[in-house]
Amino acid sequence: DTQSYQLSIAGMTCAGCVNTVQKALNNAEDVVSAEVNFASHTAQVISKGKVEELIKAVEKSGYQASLIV
Ligand code: 9UX
Repeated sequence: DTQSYQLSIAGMTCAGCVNTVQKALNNAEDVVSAEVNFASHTAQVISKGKVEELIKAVEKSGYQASLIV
């Protein structure tokens, strides 16, 4: 089923980084939508998949992510 995840994103230093992470998440498998907030260093993701896939996608793009529970 579809789940909402809030991630903490580390390593973003500018708005370009935000775009990179947001694109990576939106292109990840099972993702319905992803929005990255630079000020709070968080991402709000709606996904039909597992959070591990989201974290992997962020890491592949050069940043770090952890689930906020
Ligand atoms: Mo901006 Mo972020 O030039 O790596 S994209 S620092």
